[in-house]
Amino acid sequence: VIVVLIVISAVVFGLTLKSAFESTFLSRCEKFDQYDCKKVWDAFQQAYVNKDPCKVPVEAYDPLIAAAPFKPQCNRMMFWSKTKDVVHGFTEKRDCFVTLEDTLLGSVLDGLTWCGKEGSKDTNTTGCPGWSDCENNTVRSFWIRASAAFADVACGNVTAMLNGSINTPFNPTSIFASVEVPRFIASRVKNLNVVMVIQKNNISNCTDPSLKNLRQSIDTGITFSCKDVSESRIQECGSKPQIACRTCW
Ligand code: C8R
Repeated sequence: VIVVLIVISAVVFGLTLKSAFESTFLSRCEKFDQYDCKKVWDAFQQAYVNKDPCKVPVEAYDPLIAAAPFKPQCNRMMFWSKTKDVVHGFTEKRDCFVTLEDTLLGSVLDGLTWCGKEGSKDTNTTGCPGWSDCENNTVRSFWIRASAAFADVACGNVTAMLNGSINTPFNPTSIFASVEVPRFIASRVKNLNVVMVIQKNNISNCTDPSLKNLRQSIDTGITFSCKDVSESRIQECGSKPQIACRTCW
């Protein structure tokens, strides 16, 4: 009886050891076929566990990227800056574009906060440094590394949704400007097509000076275009499957 009790309590203890964070990670991961989620989880954890959460460099996630590499989806890749809700509101309904959140790593970690601690093997979800509290923080380094890997496989026609309701739609400090655009290379990427999301109270559009910087910073050989598109048109296209993807805007 004692042995049975020990076994049962060991099993129960073992089960409770899997944190809510790990469960979320694994259940989101398991929606994707062809990946060994336990392996992906182990590769993820090694990036930050037992480390000062302000001392996790971008390269710490290299083994994770290697465990769940991005596949190029030419002509369908969608990038964005300060337009997350509009973009995902659209991509959730229509299968026109692929964002980082449609890939295993992006979807598994979207909206989550995590960090480790020196001398501990735990994953914490509270008390982690904020985005700009320190440069090499756990979460920020992940998004930079994942965005770089996603941009590295960009090919053909690439789309980016920028926000016409802010002062600087193409902001040099954004991940889009600092990490992704520099990785678009002319031998892979043909065009960069910006969709400027225009809301009723917009303060900028495709004529904004920051877009000139974008045009000038892209690799020579990549053609550039920008189109002002109302948010309502994007939503309309999202809700009407009879509108072909290429005629959305
Ligand atoms: N990308 C970056 N950040 C991402 C992200 C993603 O796919 N997904 C999430 N949830 N985040 P922003 P940006 C979180 O300032 O800096 C890729 C991160 O916590 O509006 O230009 C994607 O491919 C981060 O703090 O835009 C996209 O093209 C904010 O959202 C750019 O990088 C960053 O949102 C967007 O990065």
